[in-house]
Amino acid sequence: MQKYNDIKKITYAGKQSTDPFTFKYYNPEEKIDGKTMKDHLKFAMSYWHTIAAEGADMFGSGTMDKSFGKTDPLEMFKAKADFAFELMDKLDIEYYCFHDVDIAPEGNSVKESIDYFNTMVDYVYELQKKHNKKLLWATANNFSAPKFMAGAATSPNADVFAVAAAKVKACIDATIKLGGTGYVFWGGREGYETLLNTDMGFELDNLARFLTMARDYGRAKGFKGDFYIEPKPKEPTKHQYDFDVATCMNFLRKYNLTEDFKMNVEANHATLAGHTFNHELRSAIVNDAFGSIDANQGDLLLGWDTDQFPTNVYDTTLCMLEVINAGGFTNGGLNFDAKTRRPSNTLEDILLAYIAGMDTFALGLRLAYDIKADGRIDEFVKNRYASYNSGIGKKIVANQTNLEELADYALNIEDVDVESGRQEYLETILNNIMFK
Ligand code: XLS
Ligand code: NI
Ligand code: NI
Repeated sequence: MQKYNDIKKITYAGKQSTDPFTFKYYNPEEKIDGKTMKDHLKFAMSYWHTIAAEGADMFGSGTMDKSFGKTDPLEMFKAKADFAFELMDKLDIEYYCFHDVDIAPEGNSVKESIDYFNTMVDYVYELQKKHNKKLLWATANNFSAPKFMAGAATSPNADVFAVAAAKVKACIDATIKLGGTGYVFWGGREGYETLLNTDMGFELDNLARFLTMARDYGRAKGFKGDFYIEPKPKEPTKHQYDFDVATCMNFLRKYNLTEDFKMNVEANHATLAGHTFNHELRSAIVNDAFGSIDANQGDLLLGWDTDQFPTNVYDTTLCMLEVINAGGFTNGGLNFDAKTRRPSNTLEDILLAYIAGMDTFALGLRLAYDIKADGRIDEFVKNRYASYNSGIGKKIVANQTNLEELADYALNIEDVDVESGRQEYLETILNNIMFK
């Protein structure tokens, strides 16, 4: 197989191609329903998995070296950034996402870390211009350092709350400077292990205070993009406060934050919460909170966030069906919050993994449009509720009836013949469309 450096750019070759370094389904400039595949999918590279992580797990050290031959911290992070933008060029990926600590070394104090970060933001700003790339979203890593062991905004320690605020401020400034269209809050360690040491109500109030301050700061500085919450039910804490979309919506409503905050739905987090990926997407959509997607997949036999590159076509098809029905992405996109498996430890494996993920989503997009064009599934769902189009059903939907009238009406009903849900028939239609 060719080596990383031999490959200049991945291009579309069609599904007959056996060249591993080509796209089989992703044809960036091809238009589907009047929009290029590139604009439909808005792929983003995750800096933390792709540029920072080296494959370490709790049983062993890294299997990849991403120091690029450098030892001086700033020089190393500059080399990482150079690699990141060249990789995006090779893959034809337009967007990227990062945590503060992914792009810059950490210093010996909060101030030194933020100074390094700002230096690297300036460096990345130039690379972004040179390579014609865009920032999808940024976020602050307020969960790795020991001081965040009991949370950041929900830490029992007010100084930790303040440090977290300083980091978020720097990241919002960076997002504005880099023209990012989103800013993410993933809960990190915002949760708890035991109620024996936890004041849950106080911690949730503090989390809301924190998010409100961040929102106010960003808006005052002119940030027009979306703030996102990324739900996750567990890991690292036993009980994460942002369990799933429904839990987050309840939180946002209680603290009047629904105007500015949307959801960044991650596939693997959905399954950890006992939901399907498309359930979480639909929950966001029906709450007017659909924002962005962390595209990955988990392993249903394992109970943690394995962050695998998505290769399950059913999942990506049903996901893209939700995205199309929601009118497509606005500020959001598909960020590959995914990493190569630890034994896939060469640079060309990174290319192969992104090709797998991008092609699987491109195929999902094509199939989602086939499902729309076929129309049988949409038609079935529409007809299933037909009893609400006339008579008493129409009155219910128009809020023109009441419990007494419904009771009188019901007393004259002899028997009700509820229509079959026809699940197996619909699943067959799905297969017929997908495997034509
Ligand atoms: C961890 C999260 C994280 C967020 C960004 O599980 O997915 O990677 O996307 O902090
Ligand atoms: Ni994520
Ligand atoms: Ni995750």
